[in-house]
Amino acid sequence: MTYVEPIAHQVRLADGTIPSAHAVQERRLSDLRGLFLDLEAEAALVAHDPLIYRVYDAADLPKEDGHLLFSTTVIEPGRVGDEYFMTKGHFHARADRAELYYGLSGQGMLLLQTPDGRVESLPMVAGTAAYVPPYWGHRTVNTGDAPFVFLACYPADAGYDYGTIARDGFAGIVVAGADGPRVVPNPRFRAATRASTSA
Ligand code: S6P
Ligand code: ZN
Repeated sequence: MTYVEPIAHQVRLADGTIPSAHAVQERRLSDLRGLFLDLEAEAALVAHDPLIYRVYDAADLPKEDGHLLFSTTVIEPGRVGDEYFMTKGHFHARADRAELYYGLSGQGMLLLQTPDGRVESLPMVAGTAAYVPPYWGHRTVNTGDAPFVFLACYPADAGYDYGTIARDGFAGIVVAGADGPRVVPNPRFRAATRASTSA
């Protein structure tokens, strides 16, 4: 038996960064092209290609059953049209793998979706522990004026299925309303799938 060594990483609560992160992924608007509803607003903003979020992957652990991975996500404040900056969103490639999110700063929303298109939303602030059950796709949204930061912990063999949401979209989107953020149906949800099945 070879033992993986225990490790500890410091998460800077001031900004959500993990200075000792094994990898940092940066997602700009161009990486999320086509995911926001307002394509005109997206086209206008993409010229400047703003940073939408960064993911700090703490450790390079075996991507095997039994291990856990952990990371922080820092979503910048901002909007594309009425829609708040958000993550790409994914199902897990091993769809039965669950996940735990813990809010560290700012305010946001965790959007969840079943494969048949039922949406749930959970508001998140510092201190919120939110559970992503098996089979639910998930996306996070920054609904505040400051960066929204959370820690994620998930099975190391969960993997990513980005394709389903890239193709179908998310059934609900989060938009700014007169009384604050609102989750509304996405009129483009499964538009591509509908078009190809009705052709
Ligand atoms: C991984 C976990 C998070 C996200 C991160 C970015 O299972 O859910 O670490 O990867 O919040 O979101 P996305 O949708 O771009 O991977
Ligand atoms: Zn996940």
